[in-house]
Amino acid sequence: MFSKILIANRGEVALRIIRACKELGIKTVAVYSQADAHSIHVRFADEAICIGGAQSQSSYLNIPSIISAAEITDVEAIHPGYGFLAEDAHFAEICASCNIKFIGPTPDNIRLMGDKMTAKETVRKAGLPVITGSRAVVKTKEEALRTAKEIKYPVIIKAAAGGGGKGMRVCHNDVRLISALLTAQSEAEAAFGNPDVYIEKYVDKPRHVEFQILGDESGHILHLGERDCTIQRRHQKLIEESPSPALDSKLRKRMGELAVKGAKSVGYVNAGTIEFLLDENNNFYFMEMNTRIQVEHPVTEMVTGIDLIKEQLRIASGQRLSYKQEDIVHKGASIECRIYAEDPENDFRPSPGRIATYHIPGGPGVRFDTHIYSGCEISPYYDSMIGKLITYGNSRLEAIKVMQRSLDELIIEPIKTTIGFHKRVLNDPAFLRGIFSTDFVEKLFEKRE
Ligand code: MV4
Repeated sequence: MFSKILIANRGEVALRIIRACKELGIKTVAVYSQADAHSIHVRFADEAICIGGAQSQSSYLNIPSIISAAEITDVEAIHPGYGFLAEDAHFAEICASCNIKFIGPTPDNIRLMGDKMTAKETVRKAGLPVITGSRAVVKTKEEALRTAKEIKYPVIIKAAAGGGGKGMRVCHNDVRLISALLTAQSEAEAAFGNPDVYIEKYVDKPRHVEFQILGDESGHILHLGERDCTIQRRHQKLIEESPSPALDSKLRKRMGELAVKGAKSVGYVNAGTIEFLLDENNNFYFMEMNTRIQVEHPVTEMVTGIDLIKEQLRIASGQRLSYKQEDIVHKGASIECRIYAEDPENDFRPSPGRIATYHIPGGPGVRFDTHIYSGCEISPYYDSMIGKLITYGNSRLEAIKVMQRSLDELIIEPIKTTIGFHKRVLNDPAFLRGIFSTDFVEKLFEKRE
């Protein structure tokens, strides 16, 4: 195992990684921006180095600064967390060339899955179901019209370098398709430096169901079951849970086996996630693979008892997975509510500022992963997620009950947060029944108006 690593991240995930390292006896080096000098990850790491200004570009995305910090402190490895440099194949390559282990997938894994069309084509050849559409980049309006005629409207235009919903356009007719093609291409160019787009049949009112994958460096790959992340707003996830209320054991087994097959087809190493869209008739399709640990990983940890960050560290240090697929036991149910410093009454506008009063929920089945403390300042420079409230119960209903009372116990003042929004969702009949699709949040807001 490593003796010392650097954490190239901030916030709750930096703290999450420090916790895993402490339990494994690994020394930690925190890096921080000038805006984060008083952050908890700086305080709890064994060493800390300031790597630049408040803007992410000059600090958490500043590769030369991070590599210098790693060399000065003589670490063996870097954990990128999620966001920032976690899915930057170039950064993973630079780490390797500096003899620093990147705690994550290989640069090739990241690059291949980062190209959404190549990813789709690769897993399709491995036998995974994919949504019908263009098999190559759509360059001209003639190509777009031909594809739409073949697969029929509605269709969706997606950026090849995109993912996470950025730069997508739904079209219902030829006129819209032609104008959307141009805007999608220029949006893709502006956002990703690559104008390539492709077209798919649009699936209406789907669910988002994703499978957690672990692969070791000896080629053993298994899955740790699914997370349902259907409750989102503008591609920002708000609530995740495991197991998915939409799957039965037969469907879960089939999807899990195919997720493993997809990961095997690219020789996947470390933690990753295969995303599926599930339609109203329980047809499912591969969407994309996320080549990082995800924000919502705790719900998987709660139902499997496996610490995913420790597994990432073990895998990166060359250890083999110590269990087989049959050994993974799923028990109970877990839900995560993401707490954002945002105002749900005001289009979820960020609400940075100082937290004066703060009370953490507790009791059986409660976990709160956060970097906030009384008196801390929520900076406007970074993502507005300030914590994740995670609950566990023997059944979905129990996990919901624990969540409801935990949300009542959670006090974060005076900034605006999503706590009240979550209370509403947790009382919604459709949510309680477990029957909902990606338009859930929109409908929830319509109901009150
Ligand atoms: C789709 C889709 C419908 N049809 N693709 C959004 C995120 C990205 N991973 C893929 N996304 C979608 N792709 C086809 N062919 C609908 C979405 C989508 C969505 C997916 C999962 C969860 C929430 C969503 C919200 C809007 C759109």
